[in-house]
Amino acid sequence: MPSPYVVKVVILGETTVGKTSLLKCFVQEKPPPFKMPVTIGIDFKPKTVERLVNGKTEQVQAMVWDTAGQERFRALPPTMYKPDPVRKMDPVAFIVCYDITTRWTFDKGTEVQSAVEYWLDQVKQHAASNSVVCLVGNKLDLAENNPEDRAVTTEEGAEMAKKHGVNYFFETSAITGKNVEDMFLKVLDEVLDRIVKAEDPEEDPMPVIQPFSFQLGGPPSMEAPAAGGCWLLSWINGCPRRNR
Ligand SMILES: Nc1nc2c(ncn2[C@@H]2O[C@H](COP(=O)(O)OP(=O)(O)OP(=O)(O)O)[C@@H](O)[C@H]2O)c(=O)[nH]1
Ligand SMILES: [Mg+2]
Repeated sequence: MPSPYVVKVVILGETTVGKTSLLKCFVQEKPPPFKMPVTIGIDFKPKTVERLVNGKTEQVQAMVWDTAGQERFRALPPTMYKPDPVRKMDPVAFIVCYDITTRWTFDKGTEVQSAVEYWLDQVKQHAASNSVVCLVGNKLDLAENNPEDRAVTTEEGAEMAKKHGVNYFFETSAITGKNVEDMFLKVLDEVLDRIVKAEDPEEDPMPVIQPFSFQLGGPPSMEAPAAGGCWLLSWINGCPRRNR
């Protein structure tokens, strides 16, 4: 029987930040090979995970979309930001990545919009208001091996996440796998939670579909990392939802 829960996850970010590696690390559950071909166009991989949904263990299918970060592939088709047509009210999850050892993948300077802000802005422009957004600083292993390799501090990443009201912020390594599964599962659980709430007749439906805005129920709380630079911005309240 097909899974009743299908979650679309789209990975965005500049070239070489490790989008394909993160996908492979999560889907194949092992570190990807060190030499990874540059992504051309768009690709996706499914992965079924067991999650607790509304108190019941369910097989949830994550459909993870990998995009190309090279400048010439930047204009993604608008459908990429939208849910599957059959599940058109379901939230979509966006994982916006940068490389913590390569400054330009995070911040291109003050005169132009930073790399990360470009992608967050694309999500804001094209995605639905109930989207779940996660900011990810990847290549944590390099910074852990040699702190001098770090070009973006954890605090700067957390500040960027806070500034744009994104739901979660993680630092990951697609090579060691550190925080990768946690990050994907956190994002999936948030989407599932919103699906369940939207289906609950007790919950107030939101009649008006609003343009995407990172609305906060209040300032996100920043919890110190449990281990190794993974910060979590929790924002569960205040997300505009739609009636299904
Ligand atoms: N040390 C380290 N290297 C990584 C990590 N993630 C990716 N890489 C390496 O970075 C390079 C680029 O990784 P990709 O996954 O192809 O990057 P991408 O974001 O998919 O790049 P595009 O397809 O061009 O958009 C590869 O050589 C990877 O092995 C990581 O967490 N740590
Ligand atoms: Mg790629």
